[in-house]
Amino acid sequence: MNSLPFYIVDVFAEEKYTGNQLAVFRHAQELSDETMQKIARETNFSETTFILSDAKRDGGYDVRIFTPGTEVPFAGHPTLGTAHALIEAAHNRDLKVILDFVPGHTSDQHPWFRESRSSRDNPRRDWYFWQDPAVDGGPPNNWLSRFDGKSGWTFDEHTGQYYLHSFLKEQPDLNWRNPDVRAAMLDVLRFWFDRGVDGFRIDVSYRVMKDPQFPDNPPNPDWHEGMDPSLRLLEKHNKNHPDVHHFNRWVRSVADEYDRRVLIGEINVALPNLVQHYGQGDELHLPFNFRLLREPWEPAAIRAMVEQYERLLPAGAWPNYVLGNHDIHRVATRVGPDQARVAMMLLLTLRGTPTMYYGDEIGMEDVPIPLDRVQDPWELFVPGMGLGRDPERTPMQWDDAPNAGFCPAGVTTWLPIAADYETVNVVTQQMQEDSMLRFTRRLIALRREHPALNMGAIKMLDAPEGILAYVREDETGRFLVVLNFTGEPQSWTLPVPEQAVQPLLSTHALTPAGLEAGVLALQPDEGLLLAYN
Ligand code: TEU
Repeated sequence: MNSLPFYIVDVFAEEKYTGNQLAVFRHAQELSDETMQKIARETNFSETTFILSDAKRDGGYDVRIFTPGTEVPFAGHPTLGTAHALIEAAHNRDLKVILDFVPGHTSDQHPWFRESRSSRDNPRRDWYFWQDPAVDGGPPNNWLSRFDGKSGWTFDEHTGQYYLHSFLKEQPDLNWRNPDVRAAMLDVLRFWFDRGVDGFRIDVSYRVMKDPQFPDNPPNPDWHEGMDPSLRLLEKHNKNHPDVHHFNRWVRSVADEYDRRVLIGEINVALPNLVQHYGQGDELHLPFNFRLLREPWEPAAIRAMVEQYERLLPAGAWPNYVLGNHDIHRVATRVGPDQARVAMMLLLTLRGTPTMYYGDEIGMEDVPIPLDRVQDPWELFVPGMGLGRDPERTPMQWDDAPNAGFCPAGVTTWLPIAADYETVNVVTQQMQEDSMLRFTRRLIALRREHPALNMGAIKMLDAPEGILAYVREDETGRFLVVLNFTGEPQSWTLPVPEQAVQPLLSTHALTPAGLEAGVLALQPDEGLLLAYN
């Protein structure tokens, strides 16, 4: 396993277009540059959904077609040929393509579900979870839907039973305990591997296997009014079931039929549980580590998390860190725009595959969404609690043209374009030597140039409060990273001789200042990368 950055592209175009999600990780030094834009234009991928839904109740996570054919599946949609064009264009530029695989549910418009709901004795009935009503006629148990906190079961008049949906009622859950479901879904992976995709990000992989007895979930003692309503029960029996490790091994055995393919699991659990998803090297290559999205933005908390993770990782397991994605407010908004570069330096100098979300490399922030433009069902069902995910899903800001160069002028984009696009965009930042984009590229270039920064060991150092400091090293080199998490200047008498360190890169200055009398002076919100002999 190497450690090239992953870059998540979340594409939402015109209203009539379906958004798709596609992670691309790059061998290239540059990010979000004209190459990405060219690929987008060449293959028209902003108008494409490879794993298809035209229903789009949940941003495309309501899949109607897993394996498109050569026919145009829905009006206005491109065909499999477009997918080929994208994969080829990316591979020609030494980029890898990772698709999002949604194993847990389909759209209720998927032909499988249409058949399943048609009668109790349909051969596909058991492909989904159908249960009789409880004695009072209500749902079979108390499991909740993640998006509205109401029952996770919807009654089907026609056949007199309830079906389970962990998310929207338009997203019925698939029953992976049925061997035919398993075979069909594993064939979806093969379909795309055969067409050259380099791996999958597996949507909520830890929810796929549920307790087959459907016991009630216990109440969450920490829940109180005003919190996300779906959290009032602990999801004890409908996710994280021990059988998820079977699922991991099923998908892994398919990936192992091919050369050099990667499986990434979307798994939101504490680290001791997370690392179990590596298995004995026979489960997922990279269970996503989302801790940077959740920890308080404080050196002590980040240090403790990194140390715990490093301690828990099984032998041979390669770590990873996620700084942003389409489900969480943008990093520049979470930690504040002043800390955005510190966060980027952290992500790109930790030991592990870094995942960044499109636009974070130019410092895009959450965009306020007017009520009449809200798309995310979560916000529609539970308004005003900040649960909606539209603010972080607005179009990529390519240049200062109308619609930020994301799509032609005059088109109404799926979500509004940020007000700051005329200055916060790729083309403008390419021209500014001290831009966030150029800074991010320099970090990636250093990471590529120095194996110690990429694959080397990590050791956290004791530093004054407000500073996070660590060393990355291997037999080829040694580096020191010092991050000021505060808006105040900081100074630190380095625990090493002054002549041993050489500043390489600062979040602030193009030429970072040297040390004076062994004291490292950090500006507010400054991060420094130093070579250390
Ligand atoms: O999200 C999984 C999930 O569990 C979400 O409820 C997550 O906890 C939430 O978005 C806060 O981070 C995945 C996809 O990433 C998300 O976009 C989909 O809506 C969801 O699955 C259903 O497919």
